[in-house]
Amino acid sequence: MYELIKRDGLARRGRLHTVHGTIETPVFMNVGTAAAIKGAVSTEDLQQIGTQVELSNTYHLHVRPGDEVVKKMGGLHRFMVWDKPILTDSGGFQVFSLAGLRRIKEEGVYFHSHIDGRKIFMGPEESMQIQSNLASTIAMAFDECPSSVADRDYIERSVDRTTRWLARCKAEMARLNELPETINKNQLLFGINQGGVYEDIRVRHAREIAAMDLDGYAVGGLAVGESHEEMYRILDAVVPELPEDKPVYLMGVGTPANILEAVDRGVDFFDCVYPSRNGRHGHVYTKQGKLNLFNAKYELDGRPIEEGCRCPACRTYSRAYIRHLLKAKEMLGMRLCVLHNLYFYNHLMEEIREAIEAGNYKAYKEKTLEGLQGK
Ligand code: PRF
Ligand code: ZN
Repeated sequence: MYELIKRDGLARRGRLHTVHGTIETPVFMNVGTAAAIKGAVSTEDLQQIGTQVELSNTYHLHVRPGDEVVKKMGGLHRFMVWDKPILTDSGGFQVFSLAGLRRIKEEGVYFHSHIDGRKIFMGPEESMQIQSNLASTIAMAFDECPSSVADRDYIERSVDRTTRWLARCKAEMARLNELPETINKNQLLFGINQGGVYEDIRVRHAREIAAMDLDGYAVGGLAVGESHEEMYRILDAVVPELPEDKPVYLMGVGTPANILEAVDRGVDFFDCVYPSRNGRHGHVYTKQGKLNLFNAKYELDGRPIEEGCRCPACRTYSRAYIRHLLKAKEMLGMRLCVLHNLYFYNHLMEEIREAIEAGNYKAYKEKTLEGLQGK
């Protein structure tokens, strides 16, 4: 159940109540694709850096270790020892971005595993069954995320198929949630809006899925190569079409600036690999922009990554030491950068929530954007 606490312009401060606890929104979900946050980050670390929701992928866990294994181990929560909410992405996007040869049919997608090349079929029912075995808090609908260069005609046919897939996801989820052997019988289902950069297709699709009474709504198919301005234009058109009493999730987005802009357009949920991926490469976020810790100017820099940051890296170590670890290819270097970056994102969301509550989101956004562009 989504509870809207406060509005500031289009920005929303809310709460999603789930069987695994309450999610304070706007929220950033920390990406652990294969039930692991890359960079040697443990679930204990996640608690420390303020993670509210962990995100994993249906496709990856189906291929390895197998969703049946996870089910036998009591579901993803028990398997990875994380008792807070987990969102699983449906496999739709990963099949399109990772798998090699694939064929898309009405029934679903035929493709080859990126691990061992074996043939796999995944359709809406399979995706729901896998997510039910994983027993995540929130399951995502099985969608097609068309290529950013797909033409209008293709997008139109793809979106209609995604709508038919959504109806099948909903029916299958309802069936699975009734089965005695289902681990999480309260699993939530979010639908996904598609339509490329075509506002009219996006809006038509948003209205169709809004009428299907889902637990939440995602905007997919963005951050796939279009400009930031195009992404904001689509959000301006789509978000007002989605039900007010349901959370809105912008999939795979993005930079701190993208998040600040999307919150201002009514988005509540985010996820992105940037903080962990950048951290693994020694790129760390600060309120004054990103730093590359490989840079020689940090060789004798005794300051923490960010002055005043309460993360495990900044509370203890200097830029100079972390730079040394990175250059020596010591795992700890990468780990500390990832911890700092995830803390930075989670902390940014906390500030965003406070600014909305205080009713000064616009001013907060402008001030923070100014700083971020400083470097
Ligand atoms: N669909 C799904 N997952 C996604 C996307 C999508 O369109 C995106 C697009 N940025 C990220 N993750 N199912
Ligand atoms: Zn820090």
